[in-house]
Amino acid sequence: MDADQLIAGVTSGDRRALARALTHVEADDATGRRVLAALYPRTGRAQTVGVTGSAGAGKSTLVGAIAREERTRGRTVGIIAVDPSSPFSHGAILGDRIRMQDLTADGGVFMRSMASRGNLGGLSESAGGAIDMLDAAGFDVVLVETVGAGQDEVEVANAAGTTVLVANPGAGDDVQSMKAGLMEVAQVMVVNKADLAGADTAVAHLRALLAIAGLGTWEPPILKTVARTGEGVSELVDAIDRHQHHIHHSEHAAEERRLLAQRQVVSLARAALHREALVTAEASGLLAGLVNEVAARHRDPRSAAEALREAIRRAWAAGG
Ligand SMILES: Nc1nc2c(ncn2[C@@H]2O[C@H](COP(=O)(O)OP(=O)(O)OP(=O)(O)O)[C@@H](O)[C@H]2O)c(=O)[nH]1
Ligand SMILES: [Mg+2]
Repeated sequence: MDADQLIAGVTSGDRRALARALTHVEADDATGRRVLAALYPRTGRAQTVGVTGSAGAGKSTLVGAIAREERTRGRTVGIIAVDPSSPFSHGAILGDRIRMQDLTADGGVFMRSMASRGNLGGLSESAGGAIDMLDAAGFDVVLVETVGAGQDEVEVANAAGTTVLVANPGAGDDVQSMKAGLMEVAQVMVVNKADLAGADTAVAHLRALLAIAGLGTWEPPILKTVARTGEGVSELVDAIDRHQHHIHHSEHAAEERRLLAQRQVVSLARAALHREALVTAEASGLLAGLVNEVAARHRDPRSAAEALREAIRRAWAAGG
């Protein structure tokens, strides 16, 4: 299928075309970019929701529970699971499949997992592109699960209208370590596994962190869920709806949309520049030499970084 056929297929609800188009997006190739650019004007209708948090927090279980709740509300759901590069993920992915079996049989649900390992285009670009693609394909809700709290996850979070941060009872340090990037981009906080002891302490902890982070025009609610049983999930979907209303229809909508667009553009440009700079640095062979000099303490890391930056600038100025 060429780009035009993919565009026509995706917009007419052809699942096979959608799957193929997503493969191009994942490869970040010319066809994928063309399809995305052509479909972008059709986006903005779906509720796009990122679900993030540390490994094992219950994100997949929660995504499944949210999807079921959305289905009972009559909405169609697209799900993107970003498969972490860790070897531990294999069992989890298998577990996800089993947990999601009822959903895979539902015609109103589309599921796709994306590998982060070996993803040349960069995880944030392809996940953001996949969100746009499912939005353009007409799903009412697009859910994307990412693991971790690194730059990649912040960038994936930036690609969704609403980001749900999933924490657990008794994981205070965990939340502490995620707060830097993710607290700022999370609009709904969830303490999942609220059937375990310490859920209220975790809620209080998040509330304290929020107070430090400072608020914009939206105050992130902090909810408790038991994803395994679905307890609290209806309230979670209500909270997501409220935030989506805030960004799409409230008096703050224009400002929120501009902020989201700014986060997306800056985030994508930062990721691309970062990657290209490293490619240039590695191609020049200079990086390896500087690393050796610093490791041997013949040179300090700051002057090495400065030398590298100069070399990258020269290579780019010369058209490299
Ligand atoms: N007690 C309890 N366990 C839960 C709950 N939600 C999920 N779990 C369990 O926690 C484990 C991890 O759940 P997942 O949904 O795979 O978590 P995840 O965050 O997607 O994990 P990764 O994708 O591997 O990072 C599984 O054994 C779930 O059954 C909950 O509300 N309460
Ligand atoms: Mg998972």
